[in-house]
Amino acid sequence: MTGSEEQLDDLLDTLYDAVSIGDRDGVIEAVKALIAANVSPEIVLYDAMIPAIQEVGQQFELGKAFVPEMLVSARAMQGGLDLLRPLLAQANVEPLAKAVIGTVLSDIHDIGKNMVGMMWGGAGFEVTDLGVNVPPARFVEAVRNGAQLLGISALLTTTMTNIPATIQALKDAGLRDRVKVIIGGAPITADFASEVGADGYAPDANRAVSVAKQLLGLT
Ligand code: B1M
Repeated sequence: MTGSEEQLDDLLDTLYDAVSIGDRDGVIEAVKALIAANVSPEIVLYDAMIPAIQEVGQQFELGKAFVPEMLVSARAMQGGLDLLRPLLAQANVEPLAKAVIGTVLSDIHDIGKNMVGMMWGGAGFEVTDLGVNVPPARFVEAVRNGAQLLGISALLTTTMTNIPATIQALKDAGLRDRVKVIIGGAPITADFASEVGADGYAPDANRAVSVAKQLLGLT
């Protein structure tokens, strides 16, 4: 391994540790250093930040970390995502399609949803983010306003069951055929997506881009 490769590995390790312990300033500093070293946002995300927040989740499951620890790690991670967002955004390009994304009703997890929104933006979609705990009526309104792609994220087994209500609300409003619905989030599977009548499922933010393009006939 060359000296500069070792330095990059050290920076990625530092970033992993900073997310794990919820050190927002440490995350920001490490992400800035990685950007300055021309490391791709995907490597920063997938080789350091995501494994670190997943480790926090495992500690929570084992009873070794609690909600406050998850919260500070999530805030720290968000600090890093804010720096990566502009690198993934495409400027001055005619949008491929209008996309809307949100976290399902009763669910406040937003890191994965934010990443999908960032990747869609980077791929050339015009993205409106409805935030978290989004009731079906707000998704419906966004589709009425012209969204061709609708992304719903759910992180809890208790909230993924709110997805069908959103799809039903689109049907009730006569808008179901106007939009492609993609769902995702840790407890979601391809089988669940087809059971609830979504058009697509993506296991991660990268694949959310390819699935979206495929569904909209853009590939
Ligand atoms: Co929560 N939480 N949490 N939490 N939390 C989980 C999800 C959990 C798995 C932890 C655990 O037990 N191991 C567990 C759920 C168990 C279950 O339902 N099976 C859990 C729980 C239980 C809870 C509470 C109920 C805890 C409590 O209060 N007792 C509570 C619920 C609050 C609520 O929503 N009503 C709660 C609260 C929180 C915090 C607020 C403290 C915080 C969230 C802060 C925030 O998001 N701003 C939090 C966190 C941070 C987590 C963990 C640790 C990390 C989640 C995360 O951001 N992961 C999580 C454990 C874990 O994930 N291992 C956990 C990183 C992110 C990049 O991954 O979101 O999966 P993810 O997104 C991926 C893919 O899933 C996919 O792409 C992303 C990246 O490639 N994807 C999509 C996501 N959305 C997509 C949409 C798509 C396509 C792909 O298309 C539209």
